[in-house]
This record gives sequence, C-alpha cells and structure tokens, in this order.
Amino acid sequence: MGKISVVKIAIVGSPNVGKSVLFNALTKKYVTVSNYPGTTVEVSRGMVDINGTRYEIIDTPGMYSLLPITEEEKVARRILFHESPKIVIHVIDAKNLERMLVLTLQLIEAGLTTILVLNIMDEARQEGVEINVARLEKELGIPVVGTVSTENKGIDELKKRIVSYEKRL
Ligand SMILES: Nc1nc2c(ncn2[C@@H]2O[C@H](COP(=O)(O)OP(=O)(O)O)[C@@H](O)[C@H]2O)c(=O)[nH]1
Ligand SMILES: [Mg+2]
Repeated sequence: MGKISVVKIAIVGSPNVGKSVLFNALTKKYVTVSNYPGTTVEVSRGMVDINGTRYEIIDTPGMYSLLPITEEEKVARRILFHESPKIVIHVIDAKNLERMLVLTLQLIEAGLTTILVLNIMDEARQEGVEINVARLEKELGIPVVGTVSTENKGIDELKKRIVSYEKRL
C-alpha cells in the first residue's frame, strides 16, 4: 500500500461570510472540533477525497486582517503561518467584494497560494451586484469561484479548481 499524503487547506475570511457552511459542504469525513492548543478558540477539521487525493480542510476562526487583534485572529494567523496549508481558500461575501478584497491582497502578498471564493452570490445577485469573475481572476492572478454554499452551488467547481491548482504547485 502506498503512503497516504494529506494536502492541507485552510478556509479563512472575516466572520459571517459562510466559512463554516462551506466547510460542511466540503467535508464529509472525520470531522473533529477542538480548542486550538493553549486557547479557548474552536477549530474544526475534516477530510475530503477529491480525485484520489485526500485533503484536510481547516475551518479557521474569523479574521479581518493578517495583523491580528483578537484571539480568534491570532489563531487564524497561527494556522496560516505555522501549519503551512498548501492552499488557502479566502471566503468573502460577494455583496462586499471591494472591502473584503483587502485581505485577499494581503494573503497573496504574504506568498500564500490562495483561491478566492465569492460566497453568498444569491444575495449579491438579488442586490444587483455584478461581478466579472474572469476579469477578477486575471487581475488577481488566482482562481476565483462564485458559490452559494447554503445551496451547494459552486462546490463542484471549487473542488475542480482545488485539484488543478494543487497540481500546479
Ligand atoms: N444567502 C446565503 N447565506 C449564506 C451563504 N453561505 C452562508 N450563509 C449564511 O451566512 C451565515 C453565516 O454563515 P457561517 O458559515 O456561520 O459563517 P462564518 O462565520 O464565516 O463561518 C449563516 O446564517 C449562513 O446560513 C450563501 O451562500 N447564501
Ligand atoms: Mg464559522
């Protein structure tokens, strides 16, 4: 039997953007919730197999910026820089694209291999927010995927992008 390698993926983003709903949509196996060592901050981890590769998905506490203020942000930052996930999924609320892109740029600048997920696309559409995903991808130079996590929309597309992105790393 071959050695099983696990590729780590961290889901990050500010509070209430749908990180945990996305985490649940992605992970079907071995989900655990535990306090991050030395803190009272809960971190969920789970596994998903995509195309024969096993990924460990980490649902990190909400963070607004890479410069941590709260204990939650400190934990999220520690996960990013001490656990060295191979891929970082930055989840944002598509209704607040511009404001939330600040953290995307910080993640890219920090050298983290980032996928941008524009979540809550249903509400964004209802509000008439139009996003040119192809142009955003080109300008940021990273994969961008629109999702409605609560309806499982865009999840298969995200999985495909994870696989193709990971192969290039
Ligand atoms: N309309 C809509 N609501 C969503 C979507 N994704 C998450 N939510 C809702 O947003 C709220 C926050 O979600 P949660 O996963 O707890 O956010 P987190 O703080 O980033 O982990 C919940 O009420 C979710 O049901 C989405 O794609 N569309
Ligand atoms: Mg959450």
